[in-house]
Amino acid sequence: MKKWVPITSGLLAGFIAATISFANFSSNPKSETASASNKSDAEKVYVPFGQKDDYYMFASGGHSGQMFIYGVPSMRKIRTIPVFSPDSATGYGFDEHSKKLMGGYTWGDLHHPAFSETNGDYNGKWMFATDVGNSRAAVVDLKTFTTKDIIKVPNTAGPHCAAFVTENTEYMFLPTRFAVPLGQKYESLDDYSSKYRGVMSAVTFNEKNVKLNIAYQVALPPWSYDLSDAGKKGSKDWAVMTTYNTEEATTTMEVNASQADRDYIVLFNWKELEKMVKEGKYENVGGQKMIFPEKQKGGIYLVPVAKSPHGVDVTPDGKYFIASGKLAPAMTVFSFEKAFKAVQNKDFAGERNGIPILKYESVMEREVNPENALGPLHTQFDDKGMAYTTMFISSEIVKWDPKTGKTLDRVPVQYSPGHSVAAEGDTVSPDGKWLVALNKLAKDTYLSVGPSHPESMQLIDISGKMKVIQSAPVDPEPHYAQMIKADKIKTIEVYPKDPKNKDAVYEQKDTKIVRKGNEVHVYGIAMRSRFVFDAKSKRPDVIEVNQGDHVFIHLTNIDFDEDITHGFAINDYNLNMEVQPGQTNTMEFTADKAGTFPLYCTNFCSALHQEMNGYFLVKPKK
Ligand code: RUQ
Ligand code: CUA
Repeated sequence: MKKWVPITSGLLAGFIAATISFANFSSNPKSETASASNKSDAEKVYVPFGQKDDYYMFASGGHSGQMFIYGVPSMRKIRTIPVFSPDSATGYGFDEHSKKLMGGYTWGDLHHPAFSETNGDYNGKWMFATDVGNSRAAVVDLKTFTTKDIIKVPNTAGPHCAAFVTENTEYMFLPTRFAVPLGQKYESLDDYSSKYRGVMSAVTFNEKNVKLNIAYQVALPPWSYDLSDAGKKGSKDWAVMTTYNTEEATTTMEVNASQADRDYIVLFNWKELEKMVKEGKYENVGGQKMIFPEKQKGGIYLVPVAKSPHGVDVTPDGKYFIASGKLAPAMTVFSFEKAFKAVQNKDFAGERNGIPILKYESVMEREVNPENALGPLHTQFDDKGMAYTTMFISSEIVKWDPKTGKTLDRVPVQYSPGHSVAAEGDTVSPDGKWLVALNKLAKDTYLSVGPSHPESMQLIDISGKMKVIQSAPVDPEPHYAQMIKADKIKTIEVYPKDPKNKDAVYEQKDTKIVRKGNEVHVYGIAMRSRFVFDAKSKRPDVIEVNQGDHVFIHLTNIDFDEDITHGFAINDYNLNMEVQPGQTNTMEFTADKAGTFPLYCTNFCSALHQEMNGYFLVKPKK
């Protein structure tokens, strides 16, 4: 392996600062923006009233814990889906179901959205995501654009490298950024190398009951796992992930995790891991089936790679995986076929933590080093198999050919792109139409909002010579996004009646308030433009309880009309939820405050929306 011109971490900060300010002056954002006012470019992104965008883009909302939906090419934001954090607008995290999903957490760090796949193509049914902040995984239903299940992933800390799914959504693998002792028990950092682990979890999704489940875990060495990708076609049983801090540094990572000249890509065969689990080759750790690679051998290999790689991406044909250098100014193309041969021939260069290391020369296809391109992070593809790599430090997208290594085109972006996303650009059949650079810094791009700015997404036409033609702020933070053809997503217009749902009432006459001890269950409806909690009552829109009662308000929206959503809030009780057309939702709380509290609809629903209110009366304890 070549020794890279060392961009050691000591130098890195200054280097990044210098190159960013260099980018500031060297590329002129004004002229780039001006080019977008060119009439034919403007027409390309203009989606006239009455027409719709060709693509949905699902962007990670980072530490907002949410996911943002944009239309492409207009770059108009359509929706926010709350996933890992509560949302006052929709009542997500307030109603009973979503409160349970949140598991008591009030924030999340959502990275890397991943669509469900069939034969390596997005199937438009589900969207997965992980929470680096509190180690969770979630699934969003694309019929309703709502979060349906969240699981806490034990034994792990920070599943940053996920989510990515296998070709037929058999698994979503969650390797982690942080190594911790199994079970996150206390262990001295002096025992880091022996007691800490970087655990990867294999998560399955059951479409029928809409539940995520941990199938097994692997206790990998105590390194940081960075980005990952699943194989495709001929490599579909395999997956790859990058590592850093194979130095096993426990402090001042910035310097100490970049000492060694090389780190590794972990290459694993999930079919073999699955087999091990079937054969009982695992140990039980906190209720999880844990594979220890030093004891249960096979299925996992290390491929040496230039120090501290960040992204790793599998080409659409499934033949190569491309590691991006981060600290080395190069992309390395590895061949799956060569790797399979090396595995077969036991072409090893020793092992670490019981995991065989494949010989670099035996697996490497080519090193690609576009002139002056610095800080390669992530790669997307077009319909011809060409690669588009983000250059964080030199603030540009470089188009190149994985088969020859030749640089084909490059375009400056503002500034410091992390990921980019091409139309279906990580599937087996990318569309080759649009690419969006997901930039970490917007600087002077938008109207100023003070010292902190939103991040920026720049739309690039890649049908010919790359050209930036539109941009949109995203706040925060586009760790990754995926772009899917709009017609693949089939949403429902209203929630259908559910006769099996015991909480639902669909007729005014069936509404009632039932008391069981100190538990009060309200079976009510919301309709234009009133609440009915008990049709037989003198005041059907009033709920009266005693202080200390445990209250369940089951509310069904019986307006089976697209877009007629009602809200339900109780003034000064810090409660709000939403019922979408046909939907039943439950709010559960203790009426601990005595007094008179107006309740009202929070979502403007009709000319008489303002009249859609009532009272929540709480009789004080004697
Ligand atoms: S990582 S900017 Cu969170 Cu996707 Cu590379
Ligand atoms: Cu219902 Cu406003």
